[in-house]
Amino acid sequence: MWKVALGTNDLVQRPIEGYFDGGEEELMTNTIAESSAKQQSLVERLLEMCGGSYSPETRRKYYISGPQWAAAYQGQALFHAPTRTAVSPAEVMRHYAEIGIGFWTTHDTDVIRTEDLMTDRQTEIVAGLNKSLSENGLKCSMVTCETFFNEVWSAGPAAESPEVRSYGTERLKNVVRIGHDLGAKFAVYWPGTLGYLMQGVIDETQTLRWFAEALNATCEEDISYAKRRNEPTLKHCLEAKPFEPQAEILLPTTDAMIGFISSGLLTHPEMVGVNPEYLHELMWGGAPRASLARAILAGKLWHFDVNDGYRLKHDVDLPVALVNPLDWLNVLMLLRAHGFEGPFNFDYKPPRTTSNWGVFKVSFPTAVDRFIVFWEMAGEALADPVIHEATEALKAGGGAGRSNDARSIFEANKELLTLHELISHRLVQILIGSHKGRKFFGTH
Ligand code: GLO
Ligand code: MG
Ligand code: MG
Repeated sequence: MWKVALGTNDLVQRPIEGYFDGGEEELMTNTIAESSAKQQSLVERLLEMCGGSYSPETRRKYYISGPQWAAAYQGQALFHAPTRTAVSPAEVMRHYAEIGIGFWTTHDTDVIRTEDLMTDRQTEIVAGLNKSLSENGLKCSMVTCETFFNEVWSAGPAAESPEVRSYGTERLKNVVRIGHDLGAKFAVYWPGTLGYLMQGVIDETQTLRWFAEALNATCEEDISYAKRRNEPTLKHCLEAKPFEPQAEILLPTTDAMIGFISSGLLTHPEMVGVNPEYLHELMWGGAPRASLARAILAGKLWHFDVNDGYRLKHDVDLPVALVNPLDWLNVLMLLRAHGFEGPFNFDYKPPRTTSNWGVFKVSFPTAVDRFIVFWEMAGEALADPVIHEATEALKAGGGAGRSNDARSIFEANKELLTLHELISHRLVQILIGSHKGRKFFGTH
């Protein structure tokens, strides 16, 4: 998917064959270069006009991770050709370091070709990655296994064929070892192909048992590899998505994942938590904040994929808070109130209209800065005197005393309940800055 490599020239509009001679073609390429430079300085000037940005040092204070696959995403999709060229891991790391994104995450196959996995070549590549990480002052926080793109997963990672399943298990175990070798603390699994296109073909209960067996073997591998290295085991996090790429998914929501963890099928449920993704919860029509709350109560919220998009639509993976800013404020209030401070994994796709240059100049810095602004704003909202007093008053109740009379209880609370709308109004005020005196002028 992210591997389609294009030569730079493919992205430059080519003149119609035979229309220009060579000299004119060169002229045209120069003209394009000149106008690209002008366009970049326009983008830079307008970005400047958007106000200041946080310094890399400030950005690094947050537990924000940048995925290899997000930065290297070339803009392609089912009906979309790529619009950007490939970006190597070393280059991604260099840009993240410059921006102030302190952590890097990767799939096994983002950095190692499938045929090189579990070979000496893997060892060399991992050594090279460690070198680039330390040269850039970055840490790898999470590794994840690609079990959705390669043709071997056409019937899923827990397919009927024992060869597919044992290959799947080896791949998961290998990711755990790569994780330790890169210094990661988390492993994430998004079993996007654990499902089907046509109903009635597989026995779902059997498939889930097989999936659990693979995870059990992975945890065992972690325990012994960690012991050998005298390190703690990784935190293994399951990520759900309700559809795409399969039509039907066996574990479509974070709640389903939490149920699976406590189903009795896992031999080490204490090693397994969840990595909810904001948009994945919206995709099934849920409230991400409520999904996160349930994960917090289950003690399983260990990792969080940050992005944005629309309800009941496909996985557009837009940059954080560009679609649902108020909901993002609310989500971060919940997380701050319950002490969740990351990792926040920026699992989004820079829009395909953004250029290679724009990915690191505009997309990542603005996404990180928006996130920080929302995080700080969430802290402000939690400490806001209006919200605080209103919330406390609601919790104290109207003082009807003990009574079995529904009517009188309602009457005693009804003026207080107006505070729900007032709190909601206050949150919007905080979002748009009108609590600090922001007003609209010119309309009377
Ligand atoms: C796709 C998922 C994907 C996962 C990644 C980590 O929709 O969000 O990006 O987060 O594979 O497991
Ligand atoms: Mg994700
Ligand atoms: Mg997604």
